[in-house]
Amino acid sequence: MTDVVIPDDLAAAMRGARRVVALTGAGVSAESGVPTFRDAQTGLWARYDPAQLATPEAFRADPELVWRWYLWRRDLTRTAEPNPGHVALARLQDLVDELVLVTQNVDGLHARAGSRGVLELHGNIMRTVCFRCGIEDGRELNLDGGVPRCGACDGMLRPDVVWFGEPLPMDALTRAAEAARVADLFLSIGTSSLVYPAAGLPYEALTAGVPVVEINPAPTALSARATWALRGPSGSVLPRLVAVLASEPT
Ligand code: BJW
Ligand code: ZN
Repeated sequence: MTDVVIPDDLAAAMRGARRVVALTGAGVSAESGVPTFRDAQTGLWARYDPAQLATPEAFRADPELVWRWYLWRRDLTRTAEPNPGHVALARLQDLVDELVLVTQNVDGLHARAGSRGVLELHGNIMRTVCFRCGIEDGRELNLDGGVPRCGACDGMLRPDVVWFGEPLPMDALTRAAEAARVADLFLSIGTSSLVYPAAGLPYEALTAGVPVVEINPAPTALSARATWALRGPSGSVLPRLVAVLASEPT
């Protein structure tokens, strides 16, 4: 496990919490071998800035380049397995009255670990939709014939993710913000807390008097405001936190 100690007052807050919100970011999948967003630039992709590939402008300018990046990441995602952090969150759902799991991740690993009703704020990398008419396209995809085209309107197909400058799915975002305000405890896990509006959710919680726990090996933009900051990898810290609830030795 990890050296991280769960403070007594946090253990008490966990045991008393009926409604919990967990917001996850790329760090929660790092131990599954999925590179974090800002580290997703290895090998062939080292010379590209991820923030400049994940935009509609980049896609319009060079759709094949953007698709090649996503197809590379799809392959990584397909072969990845949920890690003990994902599994602990799935287990937490059975130990509290309500866990609202909100993720910025596009890898689908929470659902594969058994979490139910996951709110995916930034879409899902395994799905494909039309850039023009929005219809989903379930076909197996390759770039042999150039940029893949929509069967309905011949527009360009794109991965079903939310790029910079695009709106998040309204229903998921509204439900996440409401849950944050009425929770007993808010967990912010494996996210740099830089990308809005998702990064605003812990502040919604704090403003409503909800204590916030951050789990991250490194300090983030949120750290100074977090009620507790547990410095460690989520694959070790989360099982330990959940063990507190299950009255198991930590
Ligand atoms: C570990 C670990 C381990 C490592 N265990 N932890 C100023 C204020 C407010 C907003 C803006 C602003 N300026 C610009 C904006 C807008 C912009 C934004 O926030 N920009 C910021 C960069 C400033 N936001 C948007 O554009 C959003 N849309 C929007 O605002 O729309 C408005 C609108 C309304 C109506 C009509 C039209 C428009 C959209 C944001 C979409 C973000 N999309 C991406 C790409 C998804 C697809 C893809 O994956 O390619 O989502 S960007 C990228 O960042 C991805 C991630 O989900 C997201 C968050 O990243 P995350 O998860 O935090 O990852 P990292 O890599 O940053 O951090 C990893 C962390 O893990 C680190 O802290 C590590 O330490 C830690 N870690 N190992 C635990 N083992
Ligand atoms: Zn179309």
